[in-house]
Amino acid sequence: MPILREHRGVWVGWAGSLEAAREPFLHDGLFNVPVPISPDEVENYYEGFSNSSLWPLYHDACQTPHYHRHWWSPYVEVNRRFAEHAAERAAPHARVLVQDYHLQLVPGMLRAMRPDLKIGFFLHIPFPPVELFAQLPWRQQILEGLLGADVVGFQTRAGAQNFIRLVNRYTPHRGVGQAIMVGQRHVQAREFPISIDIERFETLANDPAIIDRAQEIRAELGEHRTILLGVDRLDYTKGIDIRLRAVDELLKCGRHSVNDLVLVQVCVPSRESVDEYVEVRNRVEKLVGQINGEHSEVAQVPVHYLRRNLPIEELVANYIAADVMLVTPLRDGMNLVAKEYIACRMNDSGVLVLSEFTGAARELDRAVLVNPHDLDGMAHAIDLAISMPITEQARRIRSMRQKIRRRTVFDWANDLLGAVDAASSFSMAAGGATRESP
Ligand code: GDG
Repeated sequence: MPILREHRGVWVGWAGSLEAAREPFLHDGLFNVPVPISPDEVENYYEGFSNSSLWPLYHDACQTPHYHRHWWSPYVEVNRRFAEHAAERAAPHARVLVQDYHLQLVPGMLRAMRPDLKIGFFLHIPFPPVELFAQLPWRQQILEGLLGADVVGFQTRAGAQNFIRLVNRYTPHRGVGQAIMVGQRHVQAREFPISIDIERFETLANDPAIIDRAQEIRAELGEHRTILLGVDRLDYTKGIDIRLRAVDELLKCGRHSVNDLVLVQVCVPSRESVDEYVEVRNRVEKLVGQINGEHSEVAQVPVHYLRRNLPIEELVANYIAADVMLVTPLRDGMNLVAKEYIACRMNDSGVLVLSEFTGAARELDRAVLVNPHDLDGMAHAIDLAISMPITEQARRIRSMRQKIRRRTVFDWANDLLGAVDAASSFSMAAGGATRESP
């Protein structure tokens, strides 16, 4: 948002509910254009195609993706509506950045409506390997939709490579290296790993009121106990259940007890009308109940489960209070929570236990990396994190903080927008479509 504000941009987005504003409005210095989505479309476009076909498929099919023909045309319809709103609002030769899996047809549609625009696309979630994406009955349409952009951005190089392989296999276009020729146009497909506004988190972590709150949390949980923390949307991709089972293992085998260890698990409610999300909530809540039933003492419980969205100050206080941060998704595009935890460790203590299958694992390679499918391995990694010497913690935190500082979210935006400018001027120089020469 600050980046868009700085460029005096317009945000085109779903208002989120039927009661929400229908007319464009100014909020916090940003011009917002709401796109309406009907209840039927919420069911078929959003909960259906976006979150029951694409979301699981793109996350390694860690839940079975469902494909229904009656979900596809609402996806096309809503994408067209977004493209129309953007086409109507964009200034001549403006840059348009289309974001995420809900809108993969927009780049192609927008290019057809407004060939003068420079179009970037960024996918926040993983882009799957050929063998998985090939399942999608509408695979060619999605690929062609994305190829309407000048730059197609991914979180990781692997995602970009998967995309280029798929383009070569399922479209008539040819990709070599990071470049794909689409008629006269050069489309660039490469990684732009997203990051955080590190200064914002450092400022929050230095705020005396938030530091006091962190001390209060420590005192409430028990000064002598090691505090483990998990912060996730309540999503089956986040590996919350296996993390709970790993903590259970550590308590069961006698390595630790409720007197020396506590897990605070924050779960932000998410997509609660999709069946798989109801199931993961039930699974997590059953496990929390079992673990607490088995290992609690009258005055102490091993797992504090907070199913709500915390105010940012409270979230940061928890980052400061926690000795070990557990980030164990089965697959994740990047995972910003991991970066935020590192940013908030102002005294250089703390250990991050991080799944190998997150985009963040590329940069945060001094975390204790785990395979989230390996229960014993995860229990062992958490144990290792708990007993890591303070000097080693500091070495690792400092190294990871430096990496985050070197590439913030502002660098991400500048790189992406810079690549869009470069790619579109290259295509025009090579005789690509413009409004004057369609
Ligand atoms: C998608 C991709 C990719 C969480 N709990 C609270 C809270 N949060 C904030 C965190 C963080 C954000 O939500 C979560 O971001 P993640 O990256 O961890 O995960 P997704 O929501 O799945 O995001 C992911 C990301 O897009 C960006 O490209 O990294 O791979 O799946 O910023 O701080 N914020 C507050 N209270 C909470 O309780 N205030």
